[in-house]
Amino acid sequence: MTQPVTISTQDGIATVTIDNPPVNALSQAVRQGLAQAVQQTEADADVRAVVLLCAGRTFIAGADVREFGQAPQEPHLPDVIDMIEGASKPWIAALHGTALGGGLEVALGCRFRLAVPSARLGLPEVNLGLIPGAGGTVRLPRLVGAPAALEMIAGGKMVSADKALSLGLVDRIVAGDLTQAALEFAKGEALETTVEPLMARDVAQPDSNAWEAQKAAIAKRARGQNSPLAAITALENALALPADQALAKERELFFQLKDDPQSLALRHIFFAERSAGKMLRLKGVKPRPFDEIGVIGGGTMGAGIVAACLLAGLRVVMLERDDDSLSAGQERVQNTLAQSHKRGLIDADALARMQGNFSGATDYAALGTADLVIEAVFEDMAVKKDVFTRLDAATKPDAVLATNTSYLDIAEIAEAVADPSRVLGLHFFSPAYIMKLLEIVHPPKVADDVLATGFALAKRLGKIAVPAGVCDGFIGNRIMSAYRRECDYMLEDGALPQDVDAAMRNFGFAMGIFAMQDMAGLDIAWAMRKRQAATRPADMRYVDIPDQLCELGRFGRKTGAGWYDYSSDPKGAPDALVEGIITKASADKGITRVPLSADEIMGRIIGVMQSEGRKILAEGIAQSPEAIDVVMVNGYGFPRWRGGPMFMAGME
Ligand code: 3H9
Repeated sequence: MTQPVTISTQDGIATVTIDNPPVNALSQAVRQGLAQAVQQTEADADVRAVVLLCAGRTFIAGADVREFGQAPQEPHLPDVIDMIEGASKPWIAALHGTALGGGLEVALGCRFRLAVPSARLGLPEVNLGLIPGAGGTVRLPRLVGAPAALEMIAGGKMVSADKALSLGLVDRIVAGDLTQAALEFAKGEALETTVEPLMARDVAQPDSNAWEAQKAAIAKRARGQNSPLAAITALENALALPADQALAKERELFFQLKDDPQSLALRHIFFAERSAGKMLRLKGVKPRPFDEIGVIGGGTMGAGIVAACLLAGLRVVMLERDDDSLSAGQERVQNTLAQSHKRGLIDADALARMQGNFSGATDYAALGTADLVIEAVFEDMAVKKDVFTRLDAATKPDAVLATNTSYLDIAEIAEAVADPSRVLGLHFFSPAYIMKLLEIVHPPKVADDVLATGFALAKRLGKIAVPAGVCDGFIGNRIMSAYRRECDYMLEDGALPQDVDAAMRNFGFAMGIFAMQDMAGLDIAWAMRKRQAATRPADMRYVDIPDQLCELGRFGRKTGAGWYDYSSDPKGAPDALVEGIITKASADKGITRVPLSADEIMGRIIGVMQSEGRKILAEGIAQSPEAIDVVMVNGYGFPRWRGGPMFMAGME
């Protein structure tokens, strides 16, 4: 095996290069190589300074998270960083790509840090249920101050090179060749300037009121998560204790968190998100090109998909049935782009480019040059089939045709096209330009390169793609229907909507199922239930409470009332009328109502998610339990730090 760390020396400057694809993670071999590099450069009298850089697409992206399941192996990262910081010759970190976690901690052990303009820096350990474990919580506040350090460590977000410069986290941004600039810096400024190692510096005490407010805001945001709270403790230690003691405490906290179920769950979902989208059958399959996208429908979903594509730099034609609908759809898209500009996500040039890439039409002929068309029209089989028949006539014979249906049979829709192998499902979540999840639904006849195009589009849009087979609701909506049914049963058994919603929020969902239905509107599901009434098995338990609400015109927030009453409280207040309907429903069925505890409620919800998940796996609808977890976490508000229902099943 080639060495992941190599050294070359020229003109008194040693260049230490880490080459450990894909992201230069700090595996045992890399740590070993770095420790040897310190020894070798210290022993070489010709070496006056050391440049540390990485080959490939990025600087070190952190510790090798795959090693966390094993006993730690020497040399340990804090010791390696200690050696770098204690070296008699200055080390200069040359950053490109992402300098993250242990990678940034290595850079903090160096005397100087240079970065290319596109570099991003961060301590994202909190996203894995951890805190930095190699000095980050002690060195960073000594460099940028405790408030900025706490923000970075507890928030886990990356900062740009510009921001890093303004914080003092990097010494210089270098345009042009990074290696060359770092070598020149090493020969000049690095030798002329004496700076103290960070561990030897004092840390400034922050303004106490602002500090308390910052900590309180972070604790509130944590909502049940342990690692942001541990970050606060670590920063408090950094302020109160000598550096070496704070470092020892940081290490203790890091090890505690590493074994915490929350960290196991977050690491599970991190890797699940990266594996869920891989399909064996697509290995080596080339996607079709997709420069021009057509989107049919300018409603909330269609406009959201258009915006997502434009923001990713694609050309898009929106098709609507008439001029009025088209201009309404176009306005939705323009508003989204304008918002992105206002929030600083895109600059004026990018906005103008995206607007230039956007056109609208009411005639299918406008889709004649599109490479990929996504249909997002009304959820009705006849309407969808009509759209696909028209698409068959209007599009290039090799154009990929996608439906955004949430539950209809895509195999049946595909039969409206002469060549059904070019049809697949792309199930976006609303708002489509924000939500990360994309279910890629593969009907039996879909061609491999068509499917591969779906995944390539997901990548281009920055989405997490999960393949799903055809069934009613695919992965996510099918599980949601199952557990929503269970929640309706619980209403008849003794719970009230506010009990179920409180239990779900307490578990970590941002919102309970009944509040969510009020937000989405109760009428669509009502219409679906009416359509399904004829085929519903006669022996199936059926709860008609939501139907009764709809019959009263209570469709949720948009009508001022649904499961909750919004007339006096915009957040929704429990309603005696609803309680009356529920208790009567129990009585009518002869059910003695027994109050349910939060644990019982969550036990039933998670139990149903898991049993439906097992069915989905057995039927081959989902490829793996991980895929189900990724869907539930990214599309249905399942708390990330619990890892997903299938992960929880494995932990029992
Ligand atoms: C830490 O550092 C603790 C220390 O404080 C203390 C230690 C004592 N380890 O995401 P991608 C793999 S905790 C192992 O698709 P991108 C990933 O699984 C760590 N593997 O690429 C994938 O593998 P595969 C703190 C890792 O360009 C491949 O690399 N650091 C690691 O979209 C490509 O990844 C973090 O939390 C890792 N650390 O994004 C950073 N990172 O090809 C986590 C990635 O087999 N990483 N892999 O599926 C990231 O945020 C993104 O991967 C990154 C690249 C932005 C770097």
